[in-house]
Amino acid sequence: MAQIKQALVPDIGDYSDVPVIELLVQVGDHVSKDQGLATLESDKATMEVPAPFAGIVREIKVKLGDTISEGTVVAMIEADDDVASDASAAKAEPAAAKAESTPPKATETAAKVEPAAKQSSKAPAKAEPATPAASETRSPPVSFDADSVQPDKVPYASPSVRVFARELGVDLAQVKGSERGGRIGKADVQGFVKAALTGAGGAASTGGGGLNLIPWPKVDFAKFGEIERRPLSRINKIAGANLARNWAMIPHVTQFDEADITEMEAFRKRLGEEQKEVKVTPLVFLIKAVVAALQQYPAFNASLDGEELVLKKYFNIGIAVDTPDGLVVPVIRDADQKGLLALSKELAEISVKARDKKLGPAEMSGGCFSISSLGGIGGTAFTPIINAPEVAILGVSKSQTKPVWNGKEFAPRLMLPLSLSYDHRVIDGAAAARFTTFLARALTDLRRLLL
Ligand code: CAO
Repeated sequence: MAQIKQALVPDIGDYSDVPVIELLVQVGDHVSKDQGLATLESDKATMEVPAPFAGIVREIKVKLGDTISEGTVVAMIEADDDVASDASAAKAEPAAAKAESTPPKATETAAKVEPAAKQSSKAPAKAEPATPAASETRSPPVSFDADSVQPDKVPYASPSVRVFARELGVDLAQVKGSERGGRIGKADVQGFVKAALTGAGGAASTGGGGLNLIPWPKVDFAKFGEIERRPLSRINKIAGANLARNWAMIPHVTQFDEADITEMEAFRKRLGEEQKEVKVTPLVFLIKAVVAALQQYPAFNASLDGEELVLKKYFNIGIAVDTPDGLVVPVIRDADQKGLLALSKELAEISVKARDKKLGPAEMSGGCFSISSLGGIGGTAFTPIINAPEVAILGVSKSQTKPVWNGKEFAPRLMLPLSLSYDHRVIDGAAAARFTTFLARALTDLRRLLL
């Protein structure tokens, strides 16, 4: 009779607490032995956890963003009858039988986890009874790029190829795979980039290629003085690829404005004195005002999808958080349903989580509109880059007391600089000016948020 057994993370060398960046199977999938169950990505390598035996996935025990080590149970698999009952198969695969309780060692598992880059080029140590149907109809993996999670449309490529594509900012959905079963190889990604740079082939259809750019300057910096080379962090690489794509593909315009927040600040200070439970910063007032503005101007709470605009009826606000490893954008969900204190508490929690690298992909997805606040640091204005597929982002700089003409005299008022970048394909200049005007008025007189 078929047995349900544990599929464990095998020996992964010196690695431990490695984040799960992809789940390659779903409950109900049939997997063949050594088929990838999940992809792990450390700072140095990407690796797949292989199924120790063939069978049907009955339960997945990890989720995206979990950090796991050797011995962690990844899934419960109902072993194929022939594996469980066929003595010769069982003998051939001792790891399958032992997996239930013992973390397999490299010698016990047929498939020691290898960095994916190596794995793809390595000839299998032992001939597998090829089951093309199983390997070619494998379940689509879930992409790590939180905003592009489309489990039904994820292209078929190895983790190393996916990482490679991500680093180059290539959308694999646009790349045609030339390997067996339509699998996308590194050469396919390289060919795609080459075609994009020369303005040929699929470039035009992606809308992102055909820029006809001259090559990046190659400079021997050491010739001019002492240098030090530092590898980019994983966050730097992922954020950089996204920022470059968004900057290149979205026609950005930035609208500047100022809000008189004198009364708002007085109220915020009172709130701070009345309760010490949470620190209330200007940012939570901005979140509330932004939600009101999104409700008033729905085109800002939208995404472009081909020739359609997707208007969202929920209000999830992304907050850019600066961490030692780079920029991340956790999302506060249903901000319309939360008060200032609840938002302050959540903001404090996500900032700590972001800085401790504890944010899971789910906490960084589903945003409608982002706010990037540099107000605690300084500056008078900046031009934030839109966090695609959102269509606008609000930059906030440091408030300053300024003399403001009130019709009779100059009065000292605390002014907050606002910088709204928007996608000009979706939003025109007049709408953007209306949006920032609305925002400024709401911040000046918070009673407007009740309207
Ligand atoms: N004007 C003046 N002072 C401001 C302000 C503003 N617009 N916004 C915040 N402050 C003050 C706060 O009140 C706080 O003052 P006190 O300590 O005296 O009370 C201080 O600045 C620090 O605030 P904070 O930064 O800790 O908190 P926040 O809620 O404003 O922001 C967070 C939280 C996570 C968004 C922020 O810490 C952060 O990471 N900002 C950087 C975002 C970023 O890098 N954006 C760039 C993206 S493009 O590369």
